[in-house]
Amino acid sequence: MQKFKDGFVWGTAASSYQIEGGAKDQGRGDSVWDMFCRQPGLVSDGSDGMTACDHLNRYQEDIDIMSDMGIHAYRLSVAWPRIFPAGTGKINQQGLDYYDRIVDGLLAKGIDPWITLFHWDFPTALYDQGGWLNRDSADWFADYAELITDKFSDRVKNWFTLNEPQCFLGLGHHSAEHAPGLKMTFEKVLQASHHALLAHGKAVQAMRANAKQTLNIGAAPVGLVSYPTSDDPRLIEAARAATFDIKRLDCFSNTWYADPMILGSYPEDGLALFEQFLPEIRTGDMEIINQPLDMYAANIYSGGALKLNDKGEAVADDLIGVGRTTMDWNVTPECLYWGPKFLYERYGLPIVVTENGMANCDWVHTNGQVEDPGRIDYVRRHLLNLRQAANDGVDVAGYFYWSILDNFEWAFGYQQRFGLVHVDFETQKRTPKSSAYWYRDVINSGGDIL
Ligand code: GCO
Repeated sequence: MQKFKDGFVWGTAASSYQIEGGAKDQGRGDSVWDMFCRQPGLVSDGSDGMTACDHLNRYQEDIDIMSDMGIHAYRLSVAWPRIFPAGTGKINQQGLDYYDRIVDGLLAKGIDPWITLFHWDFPTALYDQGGWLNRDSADWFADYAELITDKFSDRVKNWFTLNEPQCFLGLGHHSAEHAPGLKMTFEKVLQASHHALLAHGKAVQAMRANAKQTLNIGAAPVGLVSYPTSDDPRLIEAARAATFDIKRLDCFSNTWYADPMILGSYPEDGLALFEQFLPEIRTGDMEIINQPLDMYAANIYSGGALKLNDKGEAVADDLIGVGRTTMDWNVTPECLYWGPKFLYERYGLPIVVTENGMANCDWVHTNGQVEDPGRIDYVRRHLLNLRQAANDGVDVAGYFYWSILDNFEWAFGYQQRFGLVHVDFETQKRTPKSSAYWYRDVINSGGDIL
């Protein structure tokens, strides 16, 4: 089969803090990312999300661009402090109105909004009360999820709870590279992680209870992938094992998050390795975390390669000379074959690639165009692998390119451009890159022209 299946969702994605700007506008409260950016030296170019892509004011232009591209679905996130400026309690009606305009604007153009509830802009007011270390964070988040579902689930069917817990816990609370910029003990990191998992479970319960239609709900973790560089069965087995094992005292695994959510328990190897650091797990917690989900969303950009050495053992392949993006990430398209395949085998849920894309050194050329053949090739290779996975029996439901716009790339500020659309951050002028036109043609062909 050359095309993806009927109903395959062709999308693109962004998140609130990275594009909206207006951090103090329309009643929005402070988030930990505002707090983080105010501290000199933490964001490499000294920038912040105060203006970003000014999507708060320019959303209609951005929706029109997506419409011209024939995008089926747009994955956006809601900024929690835009809805609850203090995290809980008083609701900011202007925030709800803003997302109403976006949801309705998308639907008017035939684009399906897919909502992520939490893409890292945690309310500072709740951080001041302990943030994710406070067990009440699960209820704060569930209350927020309940309100958003109540307001938008009449029109929005597809939802994600937490985006990349590995990053907001690992980078945010362990290595201090992301907001809130903490270097907590591993024990505390695992406690915060447990509360985030509880937040996911309670949110799913609240969402289902308040939904105006049957919802599709998932989480959107990082998809960490090890893949084999040949089809030697020993290597495939080693890659599968490496994709799911826990070998280090950090947050970067699939299973510490996905196993509790989907299988109902923490993975045995993690429990053994983390034995001295385990969180307080109260009776009933695992049942709350383990809510039925409708899809496995995975953010996959790159993978780790394994090869067989002379003794027939699987070892890391350093991929000397392989292509790299400006993030310095290896270009390893096989990750979009093996990642979805392994995740589907283990968790049995339809796979949605909720993020895949690359940063590139794009600029507007003298002819007014932004030519990005490297990005076209990156996406093409990854989609060919994804299509092969689908042909080999993996239930692949959709693909969302990260990102529609060049935007605020967290600790890298505006120096990394992931967009299909170039943004001039001085003028806010949008210029669709050649990849945007190419992606439009791919969508039109159902993936046939890859
Ligand atoms: C995420 C990602 C995005 C990044 C992208 C490129 O968590 O979903 O961090 O927000 O911009 O992955 O790094």
